[in-house]
Amino acid sequence: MEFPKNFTWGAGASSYQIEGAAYDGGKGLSIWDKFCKSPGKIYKAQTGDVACDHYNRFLDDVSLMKEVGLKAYRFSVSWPRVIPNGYGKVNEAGLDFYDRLVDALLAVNIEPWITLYHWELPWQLHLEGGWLNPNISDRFAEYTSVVAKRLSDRVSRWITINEVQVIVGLGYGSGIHAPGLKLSLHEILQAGHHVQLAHGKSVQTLRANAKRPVLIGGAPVGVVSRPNTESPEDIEAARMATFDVVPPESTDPMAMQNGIWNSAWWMDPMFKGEYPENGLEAYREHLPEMSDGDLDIIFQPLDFLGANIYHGRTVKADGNGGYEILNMPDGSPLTTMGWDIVPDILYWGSKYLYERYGKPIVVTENGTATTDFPDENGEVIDSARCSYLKEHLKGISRVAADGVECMGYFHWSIMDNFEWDRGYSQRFGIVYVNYQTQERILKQSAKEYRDVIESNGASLSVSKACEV
Ligand code: IFM
Repeated sequence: MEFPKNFTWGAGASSYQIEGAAYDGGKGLSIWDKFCKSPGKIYKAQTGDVACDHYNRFLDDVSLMKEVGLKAYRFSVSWPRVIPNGYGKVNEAGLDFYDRLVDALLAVNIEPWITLYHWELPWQLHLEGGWLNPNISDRFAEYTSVVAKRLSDRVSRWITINEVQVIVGLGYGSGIHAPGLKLSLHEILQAGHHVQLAHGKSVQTLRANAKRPVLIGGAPVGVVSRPNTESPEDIEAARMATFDVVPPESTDPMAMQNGIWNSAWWMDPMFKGEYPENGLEAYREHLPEMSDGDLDIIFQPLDFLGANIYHGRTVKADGNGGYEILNMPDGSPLTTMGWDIVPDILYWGSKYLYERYGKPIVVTENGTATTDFPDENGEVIDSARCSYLKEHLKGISRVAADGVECMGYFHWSIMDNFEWDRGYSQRFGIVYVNYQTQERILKQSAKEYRDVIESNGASLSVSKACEV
């Protein structure tokens, strides 16, 4: 197993999912603070009010990251913690928190990778129309400049916005995420267009304010397909499926939400400066309003493509120049989220995205939820995650050997955390969190990941079952 020299081995988490301290330190309210209090929205009415209490325990958490051997840690900044209303007055205590976190990471040689938006829209901005308000992109640029001015003397890796598809698909389409809206496809796409503009202005702002050379990327969720066989026809069919944009089957909110899960509509503007033809056709009756020059703003030079890839569809050529999506065989492995486990998706996903956009790939998220609990010895033996991690990493090694530029891998997640509408029912961490005591336990996967990191991937060649 070979990985590029200087490959970035990391893990990630997001502010609302781990920080807690939802009402402390001058933080403003976000759409998630409000949504979690709405009856029936979240599994067992759980909230991120306390979560992993990372806000108060970040020094211990950084020590754990060091113990795992991480070279980099990807975290998000909470917009309302830094600017409580989303614009205007800055909360210095909020900025101080991230300042201290960055210093703590750098002190142990872990490189901070900042994501500016991981879904915590300030509540006040939501009241003013949220992502549907055309001026939100300017608000986001102002917020970017506040964070950049404070942290870019030490932070050189930046991601603007995480998973635009989820922000608008689940937040404005199906309503299962905050702010819980069920809007028309036109409005979903309009909100999405504003997210794209926010991304573009944020990149401009970062470049203008950075105090040291920066590398910037976006992190849409990579909705990718893999070929059923490695015949040229199946490989082409999976490529076609990966970048297809399918019109929604009906105006039912769930169909609308399903209709936006693709890569091309969301990635082409950012990485190619245009909306794809097939998307303009599929959404022709629902297109967002846009002004001349919007695409120039959205299409900023980027240094990498952040791909969040968890699972994928299997596709074969249909014999007529099209593709057919196959059902997984009965009994195929699933995560506790119900997602298919198809390890070569990192190979195919990275390959297709690199071919189309020509940007170095950073896998900004990849991981699995499993049922983890301490055994009688107090250890957490998460064999399924060990296999998931190692088998997926092999896909990166393979694609790098094909010539795809691979910059790094961030396992999702560093620790168990609040999984949005699923609350604490899903454990994604390589560190186990006891939410009653806030005790952390390094899971077996954390130890095996440490071996992988230490050997720059060489330990993956030694095929061994999860050590028990
Ligand atoms: O936990 C989420 C994360 O916030 C965004 N990407 C997917 C993860 C797993 O669902």
